[in-house]
Parts: sequence; C-alpha cells; structure tokens
Amino acid sequence: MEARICNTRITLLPGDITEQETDAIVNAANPGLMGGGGVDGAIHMKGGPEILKECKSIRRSLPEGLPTGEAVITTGGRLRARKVIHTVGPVWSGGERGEPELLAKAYRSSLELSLKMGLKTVSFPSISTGAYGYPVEKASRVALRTVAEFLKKNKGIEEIRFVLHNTNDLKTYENALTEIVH
Ligand code: AR6
Repeated sequence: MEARICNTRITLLPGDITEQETDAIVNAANPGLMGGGGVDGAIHMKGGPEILKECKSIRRSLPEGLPTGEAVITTGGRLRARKVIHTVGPVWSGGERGEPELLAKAYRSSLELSLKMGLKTVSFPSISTGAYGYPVEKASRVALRTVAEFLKKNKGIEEIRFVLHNTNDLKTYENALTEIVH
C-alpha cells in the first residue's frame, strides 16, 4: 500500500528490512547498542562488524547507554542501505508509563536525524512490537500519526517505508494508514 503525505511517499510492504536499498534503515535497538535478537540481530548479522564497531565508539560517549526515544547513526556496513539509524522504543508495560510518547519520540528522533544527515529515503520496522511487547494495533497508530505530524512540519524526506515482517502486521499498519489519510 502507498499513500502521500505532504509530498512524501509512505509505503507499507511485507518483508525483511535488511534487504531495503533506502538511504537508511532504522534499527529497533536496546540502550546497550551491542546487538540483540529480532530486527537488531538481523541488521548486525547482515551488515557485518563495522556497525558494531561504530556502536561501540558511540557508547564511549554514552556510558549509560542510549536513552529510550533517542537515536544515533552508524554505517550500513555490508547492507544495501548506506546508514543504520539505531533507536530504542519503549518496553510495553500496560500503556500508563509514557509508552505512546516514548514510541512517538523514537520515530521523531529517527526522522530528525535522517533530515539532519540529508537522507531522503528511510525504512522503519515496527518498533517495540516484538520483544518489547507493544500491541501492534496501538503501535501502528502512534507510528503513522507521528510520521504524518513530522511531515506536516518538515520537508526533505522523499520516501518512508514501513517494512512489516508478517502479513498480520502489514494489515494492521494498512488499517492505521487508511484511518490517517482519510
Ligand atoms: N525485518 C523487518 N522486521 C523484522 C525483522 C526483519 N528482518 N526481524 C524482526 N522484525 P523486535 P522490539 C520485526 O523484537 O520489540 C531486540 O533483541 C518483528 O517481527 O526486533 O523493539 C533488541 O536488541 C517485530 O514486528 O524489536 C532489543 O533488545 C518488529 O520487527 C529488543 O529486541 C520489532 O521486533 C527490541 O524489541
């Protein structure tokens, strides 16, 4: 599914984010930035050791780790994407602990960093909805609303892709996007 928000193409597609050839792909990382499971594991595995090397160097200036909602950027290593933006989504613990605001912040920080670095095309996974347990229906609305609000205020990004790992998630994101653009 495709839509346009303020001249930016929004694409929802099924698949593996590590295959995307966008300028950057976003990693759903954890504060340690040393890799992990899920999309984080897949990105490090396919991108190779250069990504971890740069993450280690970033950690030297962030001894406590990357706070939830913030984002940093590294090389894409051997990936088709030139850059990886690492952000940390919130762990779901019922929804009353600022999870929606923190999830929105993770998307916003990633988009701000993309703009700052002159990146025109960016792919996102469904941040927080795997190991971090955020319900995908709620997360998809936060993700797409945050992207739409960002694009109303900022010009310069040509395409934003959401790469969903399974067809249920894809359907859920399609419903959320339909709600937002209509
Ligand atoms: N391409 C696209 N989406 C994927 C891929 C892939 N290759 N692999 C998994 N997903 P998760 P989180 C989907 O757990 O919830 C890690 O261990 C997956 O199906 O990767 O933010 C980190 O190190 C799900 O829909 O991220 C952290 O410790 C979505 O990506 C923690 O998990 C996010 O699932 C972060 O948890």
